[in-house]
Amino acid sequence: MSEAKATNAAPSSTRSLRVVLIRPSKYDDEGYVIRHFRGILPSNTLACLYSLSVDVRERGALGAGVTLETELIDDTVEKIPYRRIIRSHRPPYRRTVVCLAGVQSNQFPRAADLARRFRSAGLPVMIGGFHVSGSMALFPEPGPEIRELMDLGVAVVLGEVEESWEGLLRDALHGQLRPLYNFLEAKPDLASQPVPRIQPRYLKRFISSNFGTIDCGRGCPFRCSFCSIINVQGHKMRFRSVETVMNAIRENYRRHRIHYYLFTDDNFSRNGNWRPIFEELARMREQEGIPFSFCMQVDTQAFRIPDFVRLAARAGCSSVFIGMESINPQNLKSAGKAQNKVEDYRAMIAAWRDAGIAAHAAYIIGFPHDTEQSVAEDVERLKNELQVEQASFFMLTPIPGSRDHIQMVQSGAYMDPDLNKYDSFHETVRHPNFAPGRWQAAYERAWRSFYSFENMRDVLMRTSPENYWNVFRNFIWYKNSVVVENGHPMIHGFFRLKERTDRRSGFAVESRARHLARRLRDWRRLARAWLLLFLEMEELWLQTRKRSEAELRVLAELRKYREAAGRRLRTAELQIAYMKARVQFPELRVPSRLALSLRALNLGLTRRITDSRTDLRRFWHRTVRCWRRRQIFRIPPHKLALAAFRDLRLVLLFAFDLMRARTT
Ligand code: B12
Repeated sequence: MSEAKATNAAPSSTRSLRVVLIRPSKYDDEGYVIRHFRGILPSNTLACLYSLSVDVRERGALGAGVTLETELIDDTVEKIPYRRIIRSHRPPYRRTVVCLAGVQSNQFPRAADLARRFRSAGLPVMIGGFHVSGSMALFPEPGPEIRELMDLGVAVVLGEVEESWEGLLRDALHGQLRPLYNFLEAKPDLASQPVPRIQPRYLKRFISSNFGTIDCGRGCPFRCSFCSIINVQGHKMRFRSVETVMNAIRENYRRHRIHYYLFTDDNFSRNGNWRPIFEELARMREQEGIPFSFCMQVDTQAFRIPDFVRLAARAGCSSVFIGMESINPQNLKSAGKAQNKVEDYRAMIAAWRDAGIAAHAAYIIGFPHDTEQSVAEDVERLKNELQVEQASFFMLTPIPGSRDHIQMVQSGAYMDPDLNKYDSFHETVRHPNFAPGRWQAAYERAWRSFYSFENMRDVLMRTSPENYWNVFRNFIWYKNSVVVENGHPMIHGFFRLKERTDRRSGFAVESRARHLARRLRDWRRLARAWLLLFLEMEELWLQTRKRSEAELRVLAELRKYREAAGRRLRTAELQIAYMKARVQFPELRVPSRLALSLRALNLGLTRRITDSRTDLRRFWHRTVRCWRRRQIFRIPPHKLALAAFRDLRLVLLFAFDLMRARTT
């Protein structure tokens, strides 16, 4: 009996349905799953489908006595428990359906491997998301890769499922899944749909467990040729109601202390409810004291919408991801992005910065008028002239579902057949202005240039004290992805894992010994890269950190003491200086005597190195040189001890500041 028939053969006596929602990751170039010990961005699609399942269960919509359980698995941060999932499928009474969620084109090869594995064990499988939806929004027939899954008995679901999830689960329960469901024309009205529900257990796998996602609306009115959103979610904007959004945000704060969000709307400024949402958020912050903040995506004209920037700041917006794409007007014209006016960019960034909101430019490399030189010049302009706080670079990719893709198919132009590369950091087409490999090189140089020490320092010096740690943390995240993981920040998290046996089909599984040797090489490289990254970020902090008023006061007091005494200060005197500064700020909590002594001592000892670690770095270089030349006698032991002590203390101070910022 074929697998496809097997899924359709179950009697309707099934009493229990287990829905396993899996967000597939993607493979690296060596065929290993890109998975991290800790991720950065939790999946909104998982949260969305989870809330739909909970809603079906709470309404008892599958019928009396039918139990429905839902499990969330994120392949980017956790191992897939294949055996457990397969064992849980016990037809005819207990059925498990595997749902491959939010599958983008670059995740499709991984999703297809998962689908094959579960189908060969007889489990029903459904797949949805932008690859299948985008591809079939523009082509009447499924492509060969989609057809292959359908032939295996996988149910392919196109479009959004808010209004059809219940029906799909019912089909799964009764073993009646069809090969294809097309909801592309039936776009759901989002106003009263369940809002993405966050599972705290899932968030624990991410760097920050107080970080949530929510899509307050869908669709985009513009017509950019590289984008697939418009062809799947449409031009007409649809929004969730203000009430449901606010209830979810309040509930998440009350129950799970989630107070930082990524609004995943493609363009929040075109969400018809932006004003009441901002006003409600501002009220929540100001009257209920909830320390809410968020990041959103907007277009380049958003700053012109009356009150938009001002209210966004009051509502707690800390950064905006702006679809700037290019600073060459010819490129923008070729991409159909007529709404972007390069001459407005400076005023736009200034408007956001003046409101205390960091501007994050989305920048595409590889438009028709780009050359190696023009890309380098554009990045310099982004840094020095436009002075954006952050930038994300992408290589132009003909994403299935976009106009670019269909045009390339129709013209018969070369496109890399490996979908795993459609992640915006691989060359997938040939560019006439770049020799082979040079496009990739220009792209990588753009990252390194923007996230150079000098530019990060300049940005942090300009950043407001309130936004300092937001920007700083983003620098750690981005720099880690670019220099440690050699990848894209939107894919990479922290501490890469490589599962030996879970390798892409077509790649051989290595022996334990070979894999261990590979991992040892990786760890050696990683350890060095992390050390350098840590030292760079520590130096950045030393050179740019915003001192509190109390600290500035203490330093001023210390200067007075030192001038008057003309000698080294004793701890007791430092304590007095610290105490005096504290008296001026009665609102600050006065620490215990012990803490006071430690802090005073600390300030005393840091006075020579508070602005840089350069002297320490020089000392360690000299020491290493002496060591290598076997001139150990030239290293004074007391200096060695002092340098080690100072470095250790700096590490602790930096880590402490970072941790404190993480939890505020
Ligand atoms: C937020 C977002 C991200 C986040 C993801 C994390 C998060 N917080 O969720 C980040 C920033 C990490 C990201 C990264 C990237 N993204 Co992105 N991202 C988005 C964005 C803006 C919103 C996603 C979202 O939450 N949508 C709302 C959810 C609910 O919609 P949905 O995923 O489509 O799910 C619905 C249906 O598809 C369906 N469905 C989905 N799965 C399943 C499964 C089953 C079984 C069923 C029945 C139904 C079903 O039901 C859902 C509810 O209706 C989308 C655009 C968009 N509007 O969706 C782009 C988008 C998905 N990203 C895209 C791309 C290209 C990328 C990147 C490659 C690079 C880039 N250019 O940013 C990276 C790669 C990431 C990776 N490999 O993981 C493309 C994908 C196109 C494609 N064909 O592959 C999109 C469509 C944007 C575009 N420009 O075209 N992204």
